[in-house]
Amino acid sequence: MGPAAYRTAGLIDVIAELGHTVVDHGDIRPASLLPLPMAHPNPALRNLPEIAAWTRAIADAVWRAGDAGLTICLGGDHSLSAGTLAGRARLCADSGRELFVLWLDAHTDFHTLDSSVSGNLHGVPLAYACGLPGFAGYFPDLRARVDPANVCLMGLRSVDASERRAIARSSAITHDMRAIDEHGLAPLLRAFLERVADAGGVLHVSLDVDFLDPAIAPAVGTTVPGGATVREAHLIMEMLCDSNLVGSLDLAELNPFLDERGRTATLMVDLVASLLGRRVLDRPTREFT
Ligand code: HAR
Ligand code: MN
Ligand code: MN
Ligand code: MN
Repeated sequence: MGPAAYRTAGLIDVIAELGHTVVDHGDIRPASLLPLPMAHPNPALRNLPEIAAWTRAIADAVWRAGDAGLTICLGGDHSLSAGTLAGRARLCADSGRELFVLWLDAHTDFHTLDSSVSGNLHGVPLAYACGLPGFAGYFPDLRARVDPANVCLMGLRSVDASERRAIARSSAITHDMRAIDEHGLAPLLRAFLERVADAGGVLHVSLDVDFLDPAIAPAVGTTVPGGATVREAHLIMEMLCDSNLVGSLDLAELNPFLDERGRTATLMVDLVASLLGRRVLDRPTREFT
């Protein structure tokens, strides 16, 4: 129901009012939802054949959408990003542009199929897209992977022990909430955006609702206290807009059944508006450096 909730909250009109042309490709569905005959040694895994089928369908749709405009993928839980990242990585392999990923989330979503304890596959998409072992034969083969050195995670405050080891071994940049408290978001994000710009890269932004503090964004299944404020989230989006580096965006983990009068959906739509150029006051376009 996530995509429907964003449409109801006015996402398309808001983007159009900012002067952009919007093409709604509708809801993506796999051709077949029939469970595939594959058992995994980890008995906790839930809905594995279904998520694998969705991952393939989403990756294909994102790849077909191309990279001429900005692609926005509406979830659905964060397992959607297994597909969006696979599709974007394939596009970048085709075009020769370097892909970077900004992962805005309370969680790292860096479990493998073997390490997941909860069995919830919204906990694995980043590990899959970065080519960690153990997905072959269960998830679609990656045509191109995301280089973990090009990934920056921000907002972390709930990381399982095995994920903590895996993310530390990877070369991903990790900023937990303490780092944000100590330094502020702006310098951390600016440093990453400078790297993307210097590489001539293109940025994929994956925004999990639980990046935000539950007090302002309660409509998500996995709330964790101590998240980003409204202003911190808008600052990120405004800096991303100024950078002109964003090629694609995921909106993940909205649960409309937990949403009170569309409050969380509306906040997410407002954040998209900031990313796409809405401003409180006109200001001279400033280099983000
Ligand atoms: N790490 C936990 C698990 O694997 C929680 C994962 C929660 N993920 C999301 N998206 N809600 O970030 O179950
Ligand atoms: Mn979820
Ligand atoms: Mn997530
Ligand atoms: Mn999360």
